[in-house]
Amino acid sequence: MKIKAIEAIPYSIPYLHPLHFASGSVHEADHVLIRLRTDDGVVGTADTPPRPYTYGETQKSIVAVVEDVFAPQLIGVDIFDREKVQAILYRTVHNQTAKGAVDIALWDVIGKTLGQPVTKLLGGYSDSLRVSHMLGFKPAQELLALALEFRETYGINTFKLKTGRRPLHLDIEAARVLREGLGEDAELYMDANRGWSANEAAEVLRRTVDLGLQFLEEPDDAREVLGRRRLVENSPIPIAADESAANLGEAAREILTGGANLLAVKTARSGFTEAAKIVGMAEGMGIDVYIGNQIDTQVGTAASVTFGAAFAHTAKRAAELSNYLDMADDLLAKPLVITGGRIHVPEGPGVGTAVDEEKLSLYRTDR
Ligand code: MUC
Ligand code: MG
Repeated sequence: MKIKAIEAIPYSIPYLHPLHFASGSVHEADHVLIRLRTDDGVVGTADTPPRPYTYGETQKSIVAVVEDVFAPQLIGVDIFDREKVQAILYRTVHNQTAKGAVDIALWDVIGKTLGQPVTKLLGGYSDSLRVSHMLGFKPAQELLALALEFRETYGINTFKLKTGRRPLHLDIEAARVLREGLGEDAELYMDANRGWSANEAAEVLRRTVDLGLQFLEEPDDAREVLGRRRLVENSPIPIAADESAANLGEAAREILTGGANLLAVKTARSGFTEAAKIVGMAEGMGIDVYIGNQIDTQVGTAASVTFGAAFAHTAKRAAELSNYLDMADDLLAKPLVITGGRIHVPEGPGVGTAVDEEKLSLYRTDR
């Protein structure tokens, strides 16, 4: 069974509630749907979110690299030769989410060909994950009202607060209002998306030390190596690498150089093959991981759940799987459901990323 064609379809779905954070904003899901076809007619699907402020990719660059660079090299390769596919993809530098989506679409055809859910092929540890919801910039009281609504409606009691603003008291106040309003049992952590300096982050940690925050993600630019190392050494809570650890090599480097002691794993940028290597490395080094959100659609979220539930190490912590709820619509044929604070792995062979064809015709922007 060989790869016969790879299609990259740009589409756009608006957000009902845009997300604002220190490195950017998202108002619409202007993503790219990847479809990988085999010579015996099996189709694999994955979603690609362009995040220019994180990885430098755009919708057009993703379509171009997939159709003009990856597809010509991958056509004719056996679908089970995953490491060969990886080697071909990694001949091209960067283009992190485009590579991730091709890998996920490949796993989807492998699962469908074998008649097995990919989550079982990867590890089969669990059939669901606990959900963490990501809260963008808003006034503190609005954040609390939203968090309470999510707890009431979906049973979610873990929240990631987007931070990295100046003056610092804006985020400190938001964290305090959330802790007081949600109570002790809620799990709360911050993600500054590099918005602060190391010294500012250290000040935030001092001023929030009584709030029981779980960890702080990407507080500052990890390339400022000594500042970041000082922060990690002196922080009372773990410092997580997200965009500074977008691939296996970066994840190893950040852990070994003391730039982080916790890792976000995102299938949108690592696919399943590289994400599994990151998880194995982290487990071996005694580093916790959690499944992060690339502001994913339901198609992207289905892939994250498939992967995150497969391993004991990724299933331990709450996973960021609910921000598709902010979108006006979605492409996934069988919508995901969050109840009791958990989300289940889609059933059936493959990754569970099958799309609704009518919706795809409505939202695709290339026709
Ligand atoms: C996150 O965890 O940083 C925001 C920008 C991005 O690339 O991902 C999101 C979420
Ligand atoms: Mg982040």
